[in-house]
Amino acid sequence: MSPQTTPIADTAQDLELAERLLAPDGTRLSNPGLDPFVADVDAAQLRSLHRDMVILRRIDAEGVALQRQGQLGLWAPCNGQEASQIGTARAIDPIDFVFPSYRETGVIYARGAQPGDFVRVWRGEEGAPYDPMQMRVAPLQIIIGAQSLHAVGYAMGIKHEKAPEVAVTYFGDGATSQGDVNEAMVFAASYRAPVVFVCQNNHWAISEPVALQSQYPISGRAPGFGIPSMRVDGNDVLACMAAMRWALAHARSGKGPAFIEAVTYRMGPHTTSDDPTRYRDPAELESWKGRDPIARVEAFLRGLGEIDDEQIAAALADADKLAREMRAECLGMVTREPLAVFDNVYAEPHCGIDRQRDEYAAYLSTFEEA
Ligand SMILES: Cc1ncc(C[n+]2csc(CCOP(=O)(O)OP(=O)(O)O)c2C)c(N)n1
Ligand SMILES: [Mg+2]
Repeated sequence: MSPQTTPIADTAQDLELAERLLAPDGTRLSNPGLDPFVADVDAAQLRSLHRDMVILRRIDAEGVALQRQGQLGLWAPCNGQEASQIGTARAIDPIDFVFPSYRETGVIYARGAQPGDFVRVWRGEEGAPYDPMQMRVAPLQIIIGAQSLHAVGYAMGIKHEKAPEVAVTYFGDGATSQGDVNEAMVFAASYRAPVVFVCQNNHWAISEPVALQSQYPISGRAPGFGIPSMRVDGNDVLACMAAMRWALAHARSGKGPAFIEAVTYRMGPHTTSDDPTRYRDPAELESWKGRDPIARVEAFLRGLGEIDDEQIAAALADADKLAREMRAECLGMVTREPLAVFDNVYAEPHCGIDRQRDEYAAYLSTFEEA
């Protein structure tokens, strides 16, 4: 046998290597591997996926606007990633536990986040944006890739307790270069932990293009850890749902972890603190506009005669309503006094925290008017 010499670097980012059910123009493609996983998805369900994506895009736009108006410290936009988030998250069972990164606004929306939950943490009001146990979603993780280890640890617990749950973790393309994600995959495979890894390859890790750090498709790494994987078109909501159902069924059946690479694109900046025009070719952005995930499912539904202008207008109206509620919640939040940040760090009094509180109080007092 000759050594592998395929020029893989050239094909690593080739979208044609991804599984899909809907072409960018909304044509339904047959896919024997994925079709059985969405055989039950009827027009009503497709309309509801479309509606969720429309609402998510509106939540995202409101988050950016609130940040620009000084109401939030930061916002991490997810526009362009609606299908990869809604399609996968809508497949997750309520009993499962999700470990997201900071960009998964659509995932928390699909898990039942309330209007204020989208902004609380970005406004710096609380440590967690929602009740993690009630939503069965861990707090948004800022440390790149750390949540993958938390998910695997949780999944090992599920296995120990013989519970029917699955742990799901979301991370980005850049995170796959972190030790944490690789260590998580080793542990998951070794212990056959019921965990699904969802990598949203949005092509950028801040200003680093994915091509630089993945010379081979990211999904192709997982089998090297002993984890079956699928590379799916992340702008195809139906394919994302099918892929996720495959991965969840695999993990739930006791066969161990599964890995999904959803190939998508971050249409906006990394966060509201970033200017992508400094590092990104405008032609690249332009080319991805032709693969818009919402337009794709809308075109499919229109082709079936299963969505009309009135239904689209209703989805937009629902989105505006949620955005108004989100804004009202945000503006109504009562910011805690600064020293409250030291409360609830430990259950019992702690001399280290007491010292830090005193130091900070002394610092704050220097701003008091004489
Ligand atoms: C451990 C760690 N290193 C560096 C950072 C700074 N940082 C924040 S986001 C980011 C890029 C992450 O890219 P990716 O994993 O592709 O996720 P995306 O932001 O594209 O969703 C980096 C390096 C961090 N938050 N944590
Ligand atoms: Mg990325």
